Amino acid sequence: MTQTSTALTKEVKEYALSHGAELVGILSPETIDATPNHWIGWQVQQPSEKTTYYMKEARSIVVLGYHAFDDIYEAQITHNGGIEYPIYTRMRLYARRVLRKLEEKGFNCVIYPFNLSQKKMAQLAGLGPIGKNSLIINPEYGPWIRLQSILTDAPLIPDEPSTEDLCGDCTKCIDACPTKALTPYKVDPERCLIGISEAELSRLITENLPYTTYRTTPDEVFRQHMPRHTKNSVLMCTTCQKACPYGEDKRLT
Ligand code: B12
Ligand code: SF4
Ligand code: SF4
Repeated sequence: MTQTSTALTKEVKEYALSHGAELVGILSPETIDATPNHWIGWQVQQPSEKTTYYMKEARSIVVLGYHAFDDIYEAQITHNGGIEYPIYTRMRLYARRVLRKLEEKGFNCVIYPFNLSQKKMAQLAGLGPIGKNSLIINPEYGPWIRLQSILTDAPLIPDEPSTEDLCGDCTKCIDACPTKALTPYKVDPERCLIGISEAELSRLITENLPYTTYRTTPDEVFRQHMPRHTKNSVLMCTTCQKACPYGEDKRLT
C-alpha cells in the first residue's frame, strides 16, 4: 500500500530528528523559486538557480537544522592549501542518512543544492526568521544553527513559513561586530572577518601572516575574534552570535 503524504512526512521528520538534526522543516519548490534572482557566495559569486536546475520534477525540499553547540564546530582547518570545516562534515553525514531513507522508499534526492539560498529556504520551511545579524534565528537555538537541505520528488507536506520579527528594537549583534560588517538584516562580506577567501586564510595560518596582508582590519582584531588553538586552525568569529539573546542557554561554551 502506498504511504500517504501525511504519514511519509511524519516518518521523514521523526527519522531526521532521531538522526542528528535538531530542526526539520519542509517547503515546496515553488516558494523558493518565487524568490527573485540574486548572487550566491562572496569571493566566487554564482547566480542563484531555480530548483529545476537540480531536479526536473522536485516536489519538496527538506531543510535540516543542526545545532552548533560547541565552539569546536567553528574550526577552519587548513589542509593542502584549502580549508576544511568539521561542522559541514558532521552535518553531511547526518543529512545523508535522511537522503538514504528517502532513496530506500524509491524517491530521487539532491543533497545541499548550493545555489538555492539555504537561509531563505529555512525561513520558508519555518525554522525561523532572518535576524539583524543576517542569520536565521530559531526561537529555541537562536542563530546557532547550520543548515543542510534535500531536494526530492517525495510528496511531503510543507510547513508554514516563519514571518515573525524576533529582533524588535535589539541591535546587540550590530553593536558587537568588531568590523562594523552588519547593517540590519545584511552582512558585508568585505568587512566580515570570515569574508576573506579560503586560499587567503590558508596562507595567513600556514605562513603566520598578519590579517593586514589582505584587509585593513588590524591583526589584533582578527586574532581576538578568530582565535587559534592549534597550529593548523582558527575558530571562526562568533561575536555577533554570542551577542544574541536567543539560544544562549542551549550552548555550553
Ligand atoms: C556566502 C556566505 C557567507 C558570506 C557572505 C554572507 C551573505 N552575504 O549572506 C560570509 C563569508 C560573510 C559568511 C559568513 C557567515 N556565514 Co555564511 N554562507 C554563505 C553562503 C555560502 C551563501 C550565502 C549568500 O550567498 N548570500 C547572498 C545573499 C543575497 O543571499 P541570502 O543571504 O541567502 O539572501 C536571501 C535571504 O536571506 C533573503 N533576505 C536577505 N535579506 C533579508 C532581509 C529580510 C528582512 C528578510 C525577511 C529576508 C532577507 O533574501 C535573499 C534572497 O533570497 C551560505 C550557504 C548557502 N548556499 O546559502 C552560508 C550561510 C548563510 N552561512 C552561514 C553561517 C553560519 C555563517 C557564519 C556564522 C560563519 C560560520 N560559523 O559558519 C558567518 C556569519 C556572518 C553573518 N553575520 O552573516 C549559515 C547560516 C545559518 C543561519 N543560522 O542562518 C549558511 C546557510 C551556511 C549553512 N549551510 O549553514 N557567509
Ligand atoms: S562573524 Fe564576526 S566579523 Fe562577521 S559579522 Fe559576525 S561579528 Fe562581524
Ligand atoms: S542580537 Fe538582537 S538584533 Fe541581533 S539577531 Fe539577535 S535578537 Fe536580532
